[in-house]
Amino acid sequence: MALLPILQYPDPRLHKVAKLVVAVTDETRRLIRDMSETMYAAPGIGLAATQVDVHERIIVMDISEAHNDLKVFINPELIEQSGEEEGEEGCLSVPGIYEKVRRAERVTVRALNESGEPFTLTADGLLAVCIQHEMDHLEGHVFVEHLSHLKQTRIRAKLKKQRRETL
Ligand code: GNR
Ligand code: NI
Repeated sequence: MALLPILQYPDPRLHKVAKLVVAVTDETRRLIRDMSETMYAAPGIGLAATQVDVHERIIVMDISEAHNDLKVFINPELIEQSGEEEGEEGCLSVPGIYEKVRRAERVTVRALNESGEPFTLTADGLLAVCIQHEMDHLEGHVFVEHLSHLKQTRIRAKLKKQRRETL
């Protein structure tokens, strides 16, 4: 059981581009276990390895209320996307900030599971939003980068103030 520290925006390490996983090993599975525990404890519905300062293409996700539907994506690729939808997003690396972001409504992703086997999943709704949000993290992008520069500046100021007050 290990809870990993989550990088907080605007940490520059959140902008690193994650590398492909070359082999899914026991070490990969240990990281996935720690990432899942960290996500459930936070609590959050998704977590990208980038957020725990591991720059490999690994995502865990569980949008179920009962926390019994863990999805693992290794080396995910978006192979299809369609439609457009605006939904409210939050991020464990940007605590307390919720803003609307425009994304594809429906996505098909191909990835490897934790046994290293390929699978394909088509998603819409919250799962589709979360997949796109997490894949952004692997590219070094945080959801606030979809907002105007003015909003980004205000968010950074708000986070600074929040952190001053919790110290
Ligand atoms: O826990 C999370 N909730 C969430 C809500 C709406 C859109 C995206 C997300 S992902 C977020 C966890 C997180 O930061 N993942 O990177
Ligand atoms: Ni996030």
